[in-house]
Amino acid sequence: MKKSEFPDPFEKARLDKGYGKMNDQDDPVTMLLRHKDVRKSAHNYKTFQSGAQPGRIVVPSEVNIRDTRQIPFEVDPPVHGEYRAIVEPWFKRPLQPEYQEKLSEQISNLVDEIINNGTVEVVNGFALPLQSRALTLLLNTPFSEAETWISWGTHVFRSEGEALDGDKANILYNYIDEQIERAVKEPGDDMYSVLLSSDFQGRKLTKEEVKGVMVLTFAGGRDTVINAVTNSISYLAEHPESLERFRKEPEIIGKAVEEFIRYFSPLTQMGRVVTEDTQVCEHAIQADSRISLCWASANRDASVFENPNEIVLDRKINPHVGFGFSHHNCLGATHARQILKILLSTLAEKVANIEIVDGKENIEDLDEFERKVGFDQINVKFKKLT
Ligand code: EMZ
Repeated sequence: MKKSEFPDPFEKARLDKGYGKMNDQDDPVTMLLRHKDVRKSAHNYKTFQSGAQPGRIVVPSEVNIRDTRQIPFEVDPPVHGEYRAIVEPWFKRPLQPEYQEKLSEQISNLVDEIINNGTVEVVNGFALPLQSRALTLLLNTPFSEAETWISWGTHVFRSEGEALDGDKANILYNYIDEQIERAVKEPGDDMYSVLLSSDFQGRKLTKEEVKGVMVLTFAGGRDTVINAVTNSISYLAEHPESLERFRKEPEIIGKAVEEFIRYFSPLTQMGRVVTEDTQVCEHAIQADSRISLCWASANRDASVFENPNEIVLDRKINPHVGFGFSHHNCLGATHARQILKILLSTLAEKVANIEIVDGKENIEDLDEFERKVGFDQINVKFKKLT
């Protein structure tokens, strides 16, 4: 199998019954696998809530390593909408030309470094620094902060063996607490300061609320962006004609980004807590149990996507749910899309081809299913376009 092939482990269960089951730390999850059910349930926040105990809607559950509620992610309407309205304009800044110029400069410099260095391990040596440096733009903090974040590794809640790690999580929480205190003392134009001065229901956001937004910003866009970048590079390596195509038809780059997000689905699923006894796919679900919206499965649903297991760079109709769906759709999507668009165009401009030396896949164990979500490591060589 090619390195950039990501099989769909859900197909049979999706067709046969529409759901799958996994146990997660003795808090089982019924995974919804069909595009239609995923979208319908994402809308239904009354029965399928996000505002449960902090950490519980994440799979694997983070209840043991986190007390802070992530905002607006773990809040339901109507309050969700009030928080979202505060943060939305800030997260749309990546649409500004100046923001894109800075991002483009960062990515261009990184690609130049890599071309000159020969072989690079993409996950830690490319995707992680790219993600961390880009985050300095989203937070509007000094570029040098990226070095601290890079030192945390690819996941802020997991240590290398994949297990959720409370000590590691504390590094992030303490860092954010310190940054909030700094911004209280010396307000500036960074994200912490902007949030601290935001009005919410006739008062300012509290430090705990600001922390909730910041934890989400650090955690939600980290391994997801790293997977999207790394997996896209594996595809370009095995399909050198795609770089050529981006050079000739740069107008398809936006579509290609959507297609990579659909195919790779960097976030496999997101949970909800069931508020009343109900049914999904004719299967009874009890109040206070968990379901998940399995984006990765919905994105391969053949009743919606023609040739779902193929990457079609200029796929015309692509209602993927790789950034989630409905009111909780990904807050960082504008930033993520810009990163990927600029990455693809920079690679097309500078790189002739990419050669994979070796790699180790990152397989998620979902009990009934095993899903390839990315790579633990992958060594590649970038050959300069002359
Ligand atoms: C949560 C989640 C958000 C969670 C959109 O996803 O991302 C996960 O990687 C984090 O561990 O805490 O932020």
